[in-house]
Amino acid sequence: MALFPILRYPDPRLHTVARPVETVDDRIRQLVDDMLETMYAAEGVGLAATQVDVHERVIVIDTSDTRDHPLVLINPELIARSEEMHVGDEGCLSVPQVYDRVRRHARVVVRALDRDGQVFEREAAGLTSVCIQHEMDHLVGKVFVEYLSAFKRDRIRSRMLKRAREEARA
Ligand code: GNR
Ligand code: NI
Repeated sequence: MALFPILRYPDPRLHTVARPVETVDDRIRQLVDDMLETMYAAEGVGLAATQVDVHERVIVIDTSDTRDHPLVLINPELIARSEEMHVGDEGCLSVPQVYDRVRRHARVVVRALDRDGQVFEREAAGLTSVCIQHEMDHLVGKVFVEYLSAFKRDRIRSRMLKRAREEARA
């Protein structure tokens, strides 16, 4: 087991497009386990491989209150999206302490491979639906702040760079 460092916005590596996983082998299972450990340690509800500088289509999610219902999505694809939309506050482990409203599909159906390489489909609503969409954006190099106005995004970028400088000095 190992914890990964999490890339922070505006790190340009967060804009890398991940490639599909070819085979779900022990290397991928180790990646999944380390991502789960990292997500739980950071108290996030989801984590995309992009955020730990691994550019393969792997996501882990746990939106349960008990933090013991991991959802592993390898090579996820959305096969259905509700017309109904939902606006809710989002945060991101790569943009700590920033929360803002993002509009997403209220419900989605995702098809993916699990930790054993078996294909499955899952319908999600609420926070799990939001999280699936948020994590799938990471895999194509998109961070939620890109849905905000240029004004807000620039302010967030400056705040993050200032904080990184302060942390480097400390
Ligand atoms: O921990 C997280 N919380 C969260 C809250 C609302 C909407 C999306 C998220 S995902 C985030 C973890 C993260 O950054 N995943 O990429
Ligand atoms: Ni995120």
